Amino acid sequence: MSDKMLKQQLAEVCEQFRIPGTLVWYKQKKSGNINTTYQVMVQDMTPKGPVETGYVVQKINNYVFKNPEEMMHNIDLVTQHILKKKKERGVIGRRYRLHFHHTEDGKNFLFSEKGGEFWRLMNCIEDCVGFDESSDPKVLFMAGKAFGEFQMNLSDFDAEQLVETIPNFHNTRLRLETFFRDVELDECGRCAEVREEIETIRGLREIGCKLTDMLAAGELPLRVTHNDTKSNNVLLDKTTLEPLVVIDLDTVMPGLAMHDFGDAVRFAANTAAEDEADLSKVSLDLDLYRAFAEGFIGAMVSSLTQKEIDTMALGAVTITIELAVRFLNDYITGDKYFKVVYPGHNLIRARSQLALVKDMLSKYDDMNRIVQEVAEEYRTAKA
Ligand code: GN1
Ligand code: MG
Repeated sequence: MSDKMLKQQLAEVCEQFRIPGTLVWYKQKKSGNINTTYQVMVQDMTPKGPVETGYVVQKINNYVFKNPEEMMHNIDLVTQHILKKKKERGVIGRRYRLHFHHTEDGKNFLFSEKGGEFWRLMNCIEDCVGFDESSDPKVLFMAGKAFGEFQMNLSDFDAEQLVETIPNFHNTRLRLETFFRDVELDECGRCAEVREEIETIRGLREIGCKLTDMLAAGELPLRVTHNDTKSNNVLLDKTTLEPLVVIDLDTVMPGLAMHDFGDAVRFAANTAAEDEADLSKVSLDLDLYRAFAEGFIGAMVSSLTQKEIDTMALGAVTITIELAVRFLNDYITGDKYFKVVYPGHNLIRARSQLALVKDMLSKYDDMNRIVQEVAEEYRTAKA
């Protein structure tokens, strides 16, 4: 689509969401492997003169999210609940609030029959920053605090109200079964070149399934979790780095605290990008890992069970295995799920995740020790 056509389309979306004024510019955001996100600026003529307001417009990927309408209903319930909890704690103001705008007929999404597209539009948070990467422990601490508080805010939310937007999202046993079935099918003929990776995954199968099995055996509490805790999904104050809001609520569903912890450290405590091709750069930074643990466990310590603490590090290993499996599965089935920037991108991602798992396993004792130390520190502070 040409720039002009896209601008026109975004202007129409803004109009449908009853945003007053004219769209002056738009910019596509690079982050996000599923939905397509635009930052837009709208200028409105007011009695005091022209006023410019920014918004975030997103096109939902409805190959991945089969029922965006139900997903938006989840988000409505969750954002309202969090807002109420924040108000009770005196955390008030537009910058702490994720707000989706509504169309004329009161919906927080727009479905365009013409292109079969789903859109949503939300407010911009002023003076905030989201990190794709950072080597500053304070950023990791604040991100941990934000995701920990997020779960705490939802601890009294009735999970029965939520629709599972992607069923079995972190069911690694099922993910692995699907993967080995697709390896057998080899529909794109790509398996021969990734035999080594397939065998590595076979070797990781048991450890990857542990948490799923413990959950099935009723050994772990099911909470309402975020399920996609990349550091760029929390917005922090530009100056103080205090958490403002947690975003990307598409996969808020019943889940495990350890998966949220694990996914966050997989992404943010990695010394390299998720899709780094030079595997010698990939490793888990234990200082950043500790910083995230301090924020996350610090916020949740009163509610975490000992079993959850004991399996926190396992959560990191599990989610990293899961992502390796998901990326490689997408590669061998023709790159239908994750956006790819170049051919073989999913394979590079998978290799990078496998390198991270290897590094994590070599540091596993330290990872466990750090979590226990942090839990102890915060328990003592609370007592
Ligand atoms: C996807 O699009 P994004 O970056 O928010 C994916 C996550 C993965 C992540 C890996 C719905 O999230 O599960 O961890 O890519 N989201 C979905 O970068 O599958
Ligand atoms: Mg996401």
